[in-house]
Amino acid sequence: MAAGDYNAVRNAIRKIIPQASYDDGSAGPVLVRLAWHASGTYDKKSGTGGSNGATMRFKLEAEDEANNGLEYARKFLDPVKKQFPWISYSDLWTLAGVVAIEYMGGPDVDWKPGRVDDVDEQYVPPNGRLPDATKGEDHIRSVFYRLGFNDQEIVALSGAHNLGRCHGERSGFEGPWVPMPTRFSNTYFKLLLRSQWHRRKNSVGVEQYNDEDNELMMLPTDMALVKDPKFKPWVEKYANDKDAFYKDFAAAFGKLLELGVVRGPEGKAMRQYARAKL
Ligand code: ZEM
Repeated sequence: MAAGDYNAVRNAIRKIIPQASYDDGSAGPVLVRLAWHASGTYDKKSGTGGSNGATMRFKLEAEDEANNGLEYARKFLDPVKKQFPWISYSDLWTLAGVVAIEYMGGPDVDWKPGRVDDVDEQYVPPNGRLPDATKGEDHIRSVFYRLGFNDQEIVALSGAHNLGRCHGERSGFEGPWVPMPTRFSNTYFKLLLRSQWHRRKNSVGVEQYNDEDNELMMLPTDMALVKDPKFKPWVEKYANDKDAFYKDFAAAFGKLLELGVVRGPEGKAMRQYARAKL
């Protein structure tokens, strides 16, 4: 296969998304989370972190508690990397998020190649840059403003919780947000507004919000989106206007995957460029 044939890589990613014996039969949600966590370490002030470098291959970042379970996503992609050794892990992880969103019925997201994998640990960002689900709106803002997002983009990105589930042994939280966690939709926003959520301790003793039947869940950070007077209008908008959500999600997710990626003249992302900007 010719180097640079990203459509061939996209097809190979589509083939590994159905995983009969994993979760809800799909690797899609955990691939989306891998792309997000690879990118969400960015810090706009120092220019450090972000998807370039694929620094989650290194122990410090792989073992950040926030990344528990993402080894599944990385393993699902191993055969694709073997088939296309010329693609960098940093491009593969971000592209897999894009392909997974599209595969699950979500919007097309702009994606550009050119990320270069780091060869050593020198640029691994410190642990603790990803959001903590036990916290509230101030914490959410401090993390996402550090990434360069505004309130509208924060709510749009949070709509990714239409996908997948929480795993007690990974995060301490349990359950899916929506009844069909492998279809992209705006159901998460509708449920945030319409369901009665009660706070309870789950089976591992962690406080979360559940619906009447304890089948669906919300994190404390999810509930902050309807408590906060600036976030809530965006939740209402996306609950009522699916097209607006898809459009805004695609823009914000595309922006997320580009954080910290500074490309040189040939399109290759380079550490020298990132540092020159500091
Ligand atoms: Zn999530 N997320 N996330 N998220 N996330 C989980 C799962 C998934 C937060 C969070 O703590 C958690 C964004 C924002 C935020 C996905 C995508 C995106 C889980 C469950 C937690 C605890 C992990 C587990 O147990 O396996 C917090 C606090 C967030 C912001 C305040 C953004 C932004 C995302 C993408 C754009 C996805 C797809 C999942 C489901 C993963 C899976 O394995 O099913």
